[in-house]
Amino acid sequence: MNVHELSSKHLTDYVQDGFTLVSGLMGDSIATAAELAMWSCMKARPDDPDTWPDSFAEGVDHPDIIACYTDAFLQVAAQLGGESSARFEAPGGALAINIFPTEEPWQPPGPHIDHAIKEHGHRTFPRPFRVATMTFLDDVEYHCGGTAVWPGSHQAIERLARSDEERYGFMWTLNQDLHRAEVGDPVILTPRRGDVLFYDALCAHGGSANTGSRPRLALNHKW
Ligand SMILES: O=C(O)CCC(=O)C(=O)O
Ligand SMILES: [Fe+2]
Repeated sequence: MNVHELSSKHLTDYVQDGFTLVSGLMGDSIATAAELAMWSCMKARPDDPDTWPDSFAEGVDHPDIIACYTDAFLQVAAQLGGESSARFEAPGGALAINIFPTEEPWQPPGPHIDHAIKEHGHRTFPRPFRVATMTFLDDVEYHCGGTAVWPGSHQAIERLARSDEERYGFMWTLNQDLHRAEVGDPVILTPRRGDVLFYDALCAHGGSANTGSRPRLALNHKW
């Protein structure tokens, strides 16, 4: 099996920005089948908004959803997660994070880092996970639920964490003080169906409102 060749642009973007959006890790038929499976997991029909839930953020393990984690995907996850030429294992399930349309005007979201729930007690160092991924199951137009990501925030947040390792020993204490990290302005992604956002454990990001007419359907998984 050949290792999926990630372009050097993706690698440098990931190092400099703390995230990169990668296309072509799964065929369109795989992403389309996963989208259909997502609708079936939600017990809702795409053409009938009356059947849509208000929110849907839960684990899903439909085989057509797991099929998104192709060899190419797993190899890129390993490369960006710092284990080049290894291959991460396919997950048994993934977290669906679907964002339903709102009629409210679009507002920029605030930043957070993951694994920052106090009760979960994740430590900041060593990093609580090697790489996180968001897999988008349909095209996302501007302001229609594309994830907000703060370029370079992983470095600013690491500097903050290193400035007081005792105070910021836990992800939740660090997350509370992100305003002190001066992370600047976010980029609002407009991914296409099947695109995968890879992001670093200290990359500031946020879910953003969907002012479109269709739900934003996506999967989150971390290694
Ligand atoms: O839905 C998104 O675009 C991001 C969600 C997120 O960051 C989270 O649930 O931790
Ligand atoms: Fe998050």
